[in-house]
Amino acid sequence: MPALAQAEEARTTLSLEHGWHFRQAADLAGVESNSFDDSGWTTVDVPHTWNRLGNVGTERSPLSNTVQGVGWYRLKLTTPAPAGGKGSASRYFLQFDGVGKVADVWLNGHYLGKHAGAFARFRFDVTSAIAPAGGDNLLVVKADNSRSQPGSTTQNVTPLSGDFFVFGGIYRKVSLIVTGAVHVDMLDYGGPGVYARALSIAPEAATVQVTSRLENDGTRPVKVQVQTQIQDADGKVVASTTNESSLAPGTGEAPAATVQVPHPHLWQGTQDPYLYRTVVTLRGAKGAILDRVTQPLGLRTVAFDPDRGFFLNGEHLFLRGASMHQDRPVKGWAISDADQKQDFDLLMDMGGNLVRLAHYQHDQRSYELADERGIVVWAEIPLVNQVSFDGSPANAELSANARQQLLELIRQNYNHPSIAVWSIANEVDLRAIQSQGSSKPRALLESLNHLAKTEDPSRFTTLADCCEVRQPPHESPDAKARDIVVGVTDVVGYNYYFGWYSGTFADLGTRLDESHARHPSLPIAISEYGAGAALTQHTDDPNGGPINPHGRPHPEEYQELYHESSWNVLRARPYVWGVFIWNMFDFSSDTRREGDATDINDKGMVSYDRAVAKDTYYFYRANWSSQPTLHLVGRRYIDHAYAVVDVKAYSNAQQARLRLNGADQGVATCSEGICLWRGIHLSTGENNLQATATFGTAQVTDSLHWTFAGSPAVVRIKAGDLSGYVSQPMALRYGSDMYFNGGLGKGIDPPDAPADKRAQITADDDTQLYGSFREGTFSYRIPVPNGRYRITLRFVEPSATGAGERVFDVAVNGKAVLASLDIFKAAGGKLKGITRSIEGTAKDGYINIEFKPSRGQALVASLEMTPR
Ligand code: GCB
Repeated sequence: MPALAQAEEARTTLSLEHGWHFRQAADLAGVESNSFDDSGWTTVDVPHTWNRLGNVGTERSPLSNTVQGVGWYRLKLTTPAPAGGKGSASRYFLQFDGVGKVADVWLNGHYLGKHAGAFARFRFDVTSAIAPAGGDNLLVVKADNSRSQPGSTTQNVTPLSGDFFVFGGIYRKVSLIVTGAVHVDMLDYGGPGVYARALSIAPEAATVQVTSRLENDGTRPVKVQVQTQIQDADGKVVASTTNESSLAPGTGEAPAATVQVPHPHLWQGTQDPYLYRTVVTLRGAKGAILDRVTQPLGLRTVAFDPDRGFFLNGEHLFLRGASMHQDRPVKGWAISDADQKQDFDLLMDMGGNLVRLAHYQHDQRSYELADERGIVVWAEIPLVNQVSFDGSPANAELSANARQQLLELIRQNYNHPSIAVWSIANEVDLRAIQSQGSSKPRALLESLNHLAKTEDPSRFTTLADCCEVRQPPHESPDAKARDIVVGVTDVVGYNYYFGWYSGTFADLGTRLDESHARHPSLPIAISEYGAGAALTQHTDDPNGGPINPHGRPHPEEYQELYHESSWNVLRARPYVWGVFIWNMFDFSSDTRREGDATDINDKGMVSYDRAVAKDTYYFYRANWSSQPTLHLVGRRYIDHAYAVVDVKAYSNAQQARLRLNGADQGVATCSEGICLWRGIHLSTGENNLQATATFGTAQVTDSLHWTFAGSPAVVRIKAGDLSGYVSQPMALRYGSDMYFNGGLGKGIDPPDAPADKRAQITADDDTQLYGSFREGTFSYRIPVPNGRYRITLRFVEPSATGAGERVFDVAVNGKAVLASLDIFKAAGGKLKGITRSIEGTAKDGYINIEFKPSRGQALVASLEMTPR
């Protein structure tokens, strides 16, 4: 029997963690009755989920469980003593903090009801179903996370889709709460029943209005005193008022209590996240405590300016942070308080003061942590991507479910000062762009926006938009009709992935500026931007070739380049009210086969298991945090393909010094968090790099260890490729494309081409060495020791349909060595690999190879230099 916890005087909470019996199965006849035999079921603790997904490796791990359907839970429990002691009238409530995705609940065979929605807390009054104190009970829960699709049990429970997995089970805590007959309302959409808001805040005093919903479960009116107190962080009462009222049977709102907090100590974000408490105590005629509820209170004002961004307590605050999901390896959504704390620790260590708790309501602990740490929160409901399956407007049932989830989000989290905005939707205009059907969410969004504003006039509404403007090539030519949704809410966020899913890094600035110009009075955030990064995939130069956003590989260095470029755009735009990286952590998504993993979206700053902060994390730490930061980049790219490399550190120091195997490599100035040492010559064998920087009187050092197995006089480059390649037939290693200037790296096939649709290349040696190329007018400046070299170039014609379409010269150090090369003509057709060997001399440590077209564009597939 679990121990009884005294949470509030007159209210007791029994945590129901242990001893649950579980089985994953479809409908089981008679499962809710006492006589049902569950002895063969598994015994589990709650929080629990049966699902498990997300693993490193290109195949789904056999330990994964992605089954979406029904799971049953049964628990035997003993009724605890009444709240007011023996003989007093008590009310019993079962509280579920979160069940994925639809829950049906029975106590002792009585059906208590259903809750539809995977993220909000919900409660049942079980007083009439529970056994008398000391008696035995059987609690049965059916959790159903069936995939939402037409005809399924979850067809009208939002989200209908999304890039995250909806875990099944009782994945948050369960408790039995015992109150007296007169108590603060327990059935207000899972809310606390006590709602405080500041009507005004001035240096002398803040006026705080507290509304309490009270319940008299007796049969006669009862005289009660409702005491409303504000306590400071030390528990000292700083404001108090008591109302007397006669409470008729049933539920009702007590007259709002208005109190003055003298000289309010403001909640100042991470600078000083000062918290008061609102304490509402119900007393009976003789002064006995009937119930008490304590809620956080933070006194702050929030404002948005379309040109100047976000203001906290009248002062501009640059909001930067990330989005988070709520999952981890093995545990899935069944995370602990300590897990949530670790996530906030990491966000803050990176220098974040902002979080988007995406794409749904998170556990209470997360909002509490945000309050306590001073992190500003974007809270949201799971209205993601679509509001219907056929592109029509949302039906009545789905709309009601979305409204219910919004009401739950707002009521349950009303008192958290950290929350600045309620978001009502994410990318509900996406599917039309992908020509998956029209998007008609506007009517629902307008009703949700109205509901949020009515429920909570003190906060702002927002939504995350992807697709307000999409032109070819980003919009498919057969895009379907869609509602424009930007403008429905008070403020907005754009999810932009330029340089990842489409476009170039520079498009981010252009598109934000266009949006700002289109909506001059609308405060705009970047609610998502990001790029994937696999810990085991690396490139010598992330500019070298096309990235495959929906596939493999996802070199970690590409994420660095993406964020360095995007941050450069964002930092120059003061109108952007908030910057949300997508995502703080890698997270599970059962459609993803990307990077080096399966079922994982790898756009995190930190790995799914939280064990590794990727290099990009330190880029933001260097830019966002005042903690001394010095981090040599390239932690996991150990075995280098080239002898001469640029070395980079992320640091907020002014400058840093680099040493390689003890030898001084000079001081680099650090600008925008980046310190760069160009052209560092690695030794064959072991390379110990050490960077040092001075912060005030303290010296900070960081080191890493690389190896280089080759010879500095041998360079092999696979043009147009991000990964590099080891040719098994030739036992030779080619680095990824590097040392180039101009041109564009490309694959013969699009990066996501299926295996059976790939071009068939023929060649005398390894055909893989012709699979990618650099094209345009370009050159290579390759660092090698002075001397004479043989240079082997590989060529393939990817697209020309006849001779004469592509003709170019190759020059070494300015001297033509191959004149008027026409690959099609020389090879006798396209997709036929040819090689050409030339010679050249390296002077001053470099050799220059130039590719100059006279017709079409020049091209090279691979380069190899060996000394003569
Ligand atoms: C988005 C979605 C988010 C995805 C993300 C991605 O725009 O809002 O749910 O996870 O893109 O990684 O593609």
